[in-house]
Amino acid sequence: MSKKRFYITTPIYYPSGNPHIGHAYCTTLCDVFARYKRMRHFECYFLTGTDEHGLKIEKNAEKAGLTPQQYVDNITNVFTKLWEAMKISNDDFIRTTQDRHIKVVQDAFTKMYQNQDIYLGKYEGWYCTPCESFWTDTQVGPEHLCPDCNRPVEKAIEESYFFKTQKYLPQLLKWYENDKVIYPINRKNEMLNTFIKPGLEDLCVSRTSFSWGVPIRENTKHVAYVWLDALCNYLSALGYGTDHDELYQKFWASEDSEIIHVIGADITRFHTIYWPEFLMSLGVRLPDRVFVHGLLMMKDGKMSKSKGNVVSPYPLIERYGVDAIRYYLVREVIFGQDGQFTPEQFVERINVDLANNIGNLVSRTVSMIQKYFGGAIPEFEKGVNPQDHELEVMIKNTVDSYQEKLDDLHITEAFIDVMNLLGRANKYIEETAPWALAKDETKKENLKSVMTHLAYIIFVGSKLLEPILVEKTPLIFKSLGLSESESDYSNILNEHILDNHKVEKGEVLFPRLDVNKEVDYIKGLMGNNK
Ligand code: ME8
Repeated sequence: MSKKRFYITTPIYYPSGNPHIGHAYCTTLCDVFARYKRMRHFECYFLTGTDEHGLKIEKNAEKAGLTPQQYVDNITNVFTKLWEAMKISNDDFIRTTQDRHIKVVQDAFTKMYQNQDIYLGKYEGWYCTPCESFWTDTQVGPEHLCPDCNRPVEKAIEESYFFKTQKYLPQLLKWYENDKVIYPINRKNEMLNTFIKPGLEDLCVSRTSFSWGVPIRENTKHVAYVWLDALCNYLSALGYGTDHDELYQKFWASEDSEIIHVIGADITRFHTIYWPEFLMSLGVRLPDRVFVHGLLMMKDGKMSKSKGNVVSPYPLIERYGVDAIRYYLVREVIFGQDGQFTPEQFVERINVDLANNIGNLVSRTVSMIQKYFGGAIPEFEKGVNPQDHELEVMIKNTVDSYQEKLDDLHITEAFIDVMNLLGRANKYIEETAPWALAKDETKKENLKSVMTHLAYIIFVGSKLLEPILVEKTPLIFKSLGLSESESDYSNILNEHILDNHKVEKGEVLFPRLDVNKEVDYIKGLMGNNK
């Protein structure tokens, strides 16, 4: 059954230093999805935010000589600024230090405790502070390294509350039966093989060895484990459990809403084992989809300041425009797989896809319509040239497959189809040679048809790219003489939408880049990773 409303969330980021383009990856992809849904007149609520408690933040604050609250207050705007610069259209930004969130975490803990899903015990094991995760002796091995990030773990022995993970395991496995809920499916198998089959341990859900967290009402020596705290953001942002829970009712409780969490592969366990079990304990329905994306890596592995291979999004936005960065992030890495950032590929994508495939197509078409028809787009007619029918079918198929793929979060693949359509239009120009048709009086109808098909493909292609190219598509519509209401998605299959519209030459949409010069420039931004 197709849903009427959508709730899409990114992970909430730990506030820290300077974000790199890997940080922008997930939020940009979610933004494209949210904009796509809204473009199709669906309601879509899009959430992101910051995860501000825990030992890691407490230690960082201490190093900076600040209280944890001062530290997070100073640094959270790193992300709000980034989302502004990336043109992210989130509906809310949740901070886990906000009162609206703290109360929900405390209530959730109380409810789980009253359900007898939580008991008091003593934790003895290992803790990875950068990942904020607990590990057993076997998991950390003789070297005592975190299985996720490979950094040394610390011994932790303290009084803690535990969540009974076995209690909800049968229900969890039932949820796993639906292949749609965890995507890609190998992530689900990884959870089954690595954590569930070897025997799921009860999860430590409170800490007593430090204090920067949400205090537990039942026992004020304890603060909530930062992952229990953080995961609750998805509910607290919607007003869950308060007198103003309209958003919760609309976007979470209602079966008419599709709940989608998008996360990085490194945090799958928390979102596909513990989070659904917490929700079961709270008696709240489970998300419809947990979509696990890969990491954007550098040639020498993960982006990290210590390796000096970090690329900040800001100089890229400033030099190439935000649309180019958004497009690169969507197109370069198939959503759900790992990918690699290289300056060469970055420049190539802009040149081939944006400067040639779109920019050049728009500019050539507008010039030809001006030259051959005084700037007025002729009326659309089907099937005049031998290729026209094929193009008409391709347009319809592209729109259908785009919708189908985007609805299913196959975001990269959806845009590859759009690019293929635009590529086909460029080839159509070479095949029909409009400059030759223009010299032959008997070919007037053929020439008209070439121009109308090209203009219509430009409209369809740029409309479909609008969720990514937020700055440039309005300029393309303007070049085609379209008003805002005419460029609405409802007109996507209306071949006559451009009839008699006056084209207008606009600025160069995506200037062609000098490959060597720009590759050198980007390498310069990457410090020692040349
Ligand atoms: O994990 N490419 O926060 P976080 C793609 N606070 N994604 C990347 C990336 C890269 N190079 N580097 C990091 C946390 N990420 C928790 C989440 S949710 C209730 C709590 C992704 O700031 C990473 O995979 O360490 C994760 O999904 C997200 O950034 C936030 O990471």
